[in-house]
Amino acid sequence: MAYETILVETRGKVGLITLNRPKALNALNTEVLTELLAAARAFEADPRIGALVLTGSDKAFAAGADIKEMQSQTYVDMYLADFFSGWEDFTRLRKPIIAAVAGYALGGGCELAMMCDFIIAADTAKFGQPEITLGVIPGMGGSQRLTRFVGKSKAMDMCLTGRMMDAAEAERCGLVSRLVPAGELIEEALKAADKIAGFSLPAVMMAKEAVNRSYETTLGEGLRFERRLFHSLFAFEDQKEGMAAFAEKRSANFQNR
Ligand code: CO8
Repeated sequence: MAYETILVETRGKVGLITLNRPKALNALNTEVLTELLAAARAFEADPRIGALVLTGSDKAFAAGADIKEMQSQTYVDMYLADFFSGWEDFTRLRKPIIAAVAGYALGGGCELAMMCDFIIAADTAKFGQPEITLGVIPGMGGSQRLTRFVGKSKAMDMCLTGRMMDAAEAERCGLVSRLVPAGELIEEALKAADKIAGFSLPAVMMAKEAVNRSYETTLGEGLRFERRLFHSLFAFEDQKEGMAAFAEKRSANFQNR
């Protein structure tokens, strides 16, 4: 399928999606949302793919939702279209997706990175929720996810002042999982995704589901949910293979990957 705003490649067992609106610093408009969802769903349906990487350019992962698209919208337009609610579908993807962030990840760009399963950042990355400077507030999860990632004080600081956080600060406060030199960003993200794609896919998907559940429920319910998923993995041949491989001191050859 031909896309206008993204580039899509397959690298072995990994699906790589690159946001590609360089003239608008990868600002997220309705077309980007539609294309990104279509590409991600195609990878979800492709049994050869075990993990995804989402990236942008050296200058910008994404500089936010497209301000020019939103500028003239009325409340009625926004409400009737349930504007940008489609991004919730992105969070329902079941295969893991890593955000590889260089340059600006602002507003919706920061929120999109946080919708991924984890963020690997280049040392050039800059995160922020500058919506307050536009007379609005985050609308794709920034006030909720950023608070869970970095805690109330820092999230308030980001959302109320609109200031940017550099990559070192983002790593220190837990927004990003790994910080790498800019030149190694894609290689590092692909390597991590390839490693994940080599594991048993049902186990990988259940690990993702279990960690995500921790954001939605109480500790007790989350622990019971995790235990049930754990039990269910004993229905897969991959559990037998993984544990046999450990006992026999060899690498595992999982069926479902
Ligand atoms: N939307 C549209 N166009 C953009 C955006 C954007 N978010 N960001 C940059 N661009 C465009 C610029 O207008 C410019 O286009 P042109 O050349 O036609 O004038 C081009 O990209 C290059 O940008 P700059 O010339 O500004 O580049 P600089 O290097 O000088 O500055 C910055 C880079 C600092 C990133 C600057 O572009 C900037 O501040 N951008 C806006 C950042 C921002 O405010 N983002 C938040 C947007 S609001 C949002 O994301 C809300 C999400 C929730 C929506 C949910 C609805 C329910």
